Amino acid sequence: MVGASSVRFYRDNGYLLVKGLLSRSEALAYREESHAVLARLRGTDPTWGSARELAAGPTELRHCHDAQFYSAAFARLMVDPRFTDVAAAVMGTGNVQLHHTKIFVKPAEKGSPFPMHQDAPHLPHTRHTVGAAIFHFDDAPEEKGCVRVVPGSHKNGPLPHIEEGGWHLPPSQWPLEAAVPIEAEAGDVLFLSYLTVHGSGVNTAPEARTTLLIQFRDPEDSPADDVHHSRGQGMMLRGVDPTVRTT
Ligand SMILES: O=C(O)CCC(=O)C(=O)O
Repeated sequence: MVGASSVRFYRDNGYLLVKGLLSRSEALAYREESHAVLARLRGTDPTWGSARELAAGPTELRHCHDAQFYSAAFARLMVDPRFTDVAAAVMGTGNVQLHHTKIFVKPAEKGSPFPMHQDAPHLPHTRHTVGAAIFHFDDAPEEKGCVRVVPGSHKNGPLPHIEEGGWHLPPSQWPLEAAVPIEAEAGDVLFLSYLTVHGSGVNTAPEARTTLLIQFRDPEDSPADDVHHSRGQGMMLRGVDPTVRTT
């Protein structure tokens, strides 16, 4: 559980890094699990077209949506109160509902960047409670392409994005380098409003960067558009769904 000052920090800045939410050994076990899932799936590279312009040479990204459908370890993590209590606290509700999950691996030395963006254009909602929790399964210093944020940017509300090459903000107005790097250690979890402008750099380090992102919402916040469905969307991670929606 986080205290009132952490909740206030999230409300003021649009993000909160919770140190050591998982122990280092738990995080490293999840790292193994993530890489094993990706090895079984052998998926395609999801690097955004717009990310290609941010890197000097070719980069790669490995990912998998709906991680909990491939390993029960992720299903356990999604309902872990160490996570769901913080998600509830930052939203100011007792109820936490799943939107989607995804594993990201930025391979060593050539891990793709993400241009600055809000998540909101991908999954617009009416009350803007949606947030992401990025679980770090290994250390993410700046040279590994850690997440970077623009503190307070969530207060601008949804911003117009460029759709081509992945919904992103104009790099000339929102340079990656101007954003605050949120360096993290294995076991740390970064909570982020879906309105907070964020991105990440290239992983130039000799080790991969491995994360799981869980996107969550208050069940009383409904989608503003019929987009971004995922397997298991709507599952309750904490509390109840007072709307008793059936779809
Ligand atoms: O994990 C990262 O480096 C950034 C991911 C991200 O920005 C996103 O999934 O929206």
